[in-house]
Amino acid sequence: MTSRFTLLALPLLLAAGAAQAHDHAPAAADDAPAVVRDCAVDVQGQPGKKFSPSRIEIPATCQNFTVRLIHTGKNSKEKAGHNWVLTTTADIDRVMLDGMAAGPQGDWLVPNDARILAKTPMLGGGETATVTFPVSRLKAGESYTYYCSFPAHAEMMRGTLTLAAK
Ligand SMILES: [Cu+2]
Repeated sequence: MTSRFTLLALPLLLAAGAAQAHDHAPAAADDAPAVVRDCAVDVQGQPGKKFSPSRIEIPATCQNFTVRLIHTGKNSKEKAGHNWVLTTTADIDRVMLDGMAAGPQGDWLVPNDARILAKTPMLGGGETATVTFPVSRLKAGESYTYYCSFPAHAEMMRGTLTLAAK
């Protein structure tokens, strides 16, 4: 009985695996890094707790890099604020948890947290902020994550950033 089930189920499992692999292909294409010009990029903080783009690759030739964050929603910063906070991917979860504990007065971040490589202020709907940081802070081959430290956004509202190899 068991072996007969396995024989019948195997083609189904293979087919399911193939379908899954196929479904994943367009998602990977959508997730291509933003094309960066002039060592700067616009990042939208969108309703639905999403960043667009969700991947950034900084050209190795940049000395400084500028992110302009645009909150495209309508809510106030107290109700559904967005900011852009960069750490290594290894540090992100601890930075987030420590920031939650630190409370709202510092935009849900620990003041002067050395793990934070760059950040914008928390914005409300329609607002824009810019941050410029030296690219020498980053290493090629390291994985970085940017996130929004607003509670209930911080776990899902994230993107990845890398520095291109020379
Ligand atoms: Cu947010």
